[in-house]
Amino acid sequence: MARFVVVGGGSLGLLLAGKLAMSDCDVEVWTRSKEQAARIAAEGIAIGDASGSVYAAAKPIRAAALADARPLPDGDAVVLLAVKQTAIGDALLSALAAAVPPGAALVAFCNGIGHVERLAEALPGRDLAAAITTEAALRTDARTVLHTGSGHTFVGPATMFDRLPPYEAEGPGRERLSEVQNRLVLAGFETSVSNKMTERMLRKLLVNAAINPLTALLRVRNGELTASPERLAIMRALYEETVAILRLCGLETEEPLWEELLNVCSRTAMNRSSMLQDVLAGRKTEIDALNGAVCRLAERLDKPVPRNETVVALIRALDSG
Ligand code: KPL
Repeated sequence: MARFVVVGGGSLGLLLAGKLAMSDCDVEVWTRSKEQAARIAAEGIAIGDASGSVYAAAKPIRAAALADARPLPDGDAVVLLAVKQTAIGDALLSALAAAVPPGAALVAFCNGIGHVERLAEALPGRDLAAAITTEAALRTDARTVLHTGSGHTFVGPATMFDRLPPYEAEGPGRERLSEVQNRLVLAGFETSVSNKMTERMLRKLLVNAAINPLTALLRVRNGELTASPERLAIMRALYEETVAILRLCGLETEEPLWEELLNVCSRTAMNRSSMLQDVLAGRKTEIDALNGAVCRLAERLDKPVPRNETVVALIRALDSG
């Protein structure tokens, strides 16, 4: 059985690592801080449900700060990258280059686009895959996470968007993707292997580009975006501009995407989007990987995107404050 490593001690990282450990997977966690790693190593990861009651306290789990992580012995390992786009900088990339040997599979659970290109450049020879998940989780302390909503996870070849049409990164074969799928299913996550990850990544980008900046600017929960005709009209305008660009970049589905967006708002009505949480906590947001990425795609296509440009400028102004 391949060894799994979860990189990231945020809500998704703790959920993945905690549930994999509970299903007796050989799993290790690499966090940003030594303190968090020490707590997880000593006490394990506690998982609770949406009501806040903890139902499973996992056994101690091997954990280390990423900067201190012992290099994995061979390329059999599967690394699940559960970090924000804003964390993918030089420090993280060089730590991964030192600890993850060529041949290992690296599955990126990131919002937005642009990260696969950076991973491919910094980590040649690793098999890159992407995962898109609708699992919802909320971290309540360094070792406790609430599983606030069950969703679906797609894993498959990772797409790069630095050229159009987009293309696939060098990735794991079908057998390895199935191994990742099986492990996630055993851990309790509904998971499919997808051959349409470009589509999946772009659909998620569309949802995040429409919901995240508006919730952060208006300081409202996801469900409140649809609560008045004025808010709905702003979201519709941003959606229309974004979907038109993404349709020129590989988004082909016939499914009704506006309805899908409204559905996400109602399914996650009580959530604060990740961007609103970042703004409220004074952290840098993922705007460059979301609406910023839409603007870069539009520029390549020579299409104007004034609405995306405006939300990027407004969120950057918040970031800089
Ligand atoms: O992915 C999300 C995020 O907040 O980043 C959504 C789907 C908007 C749920 O909150």
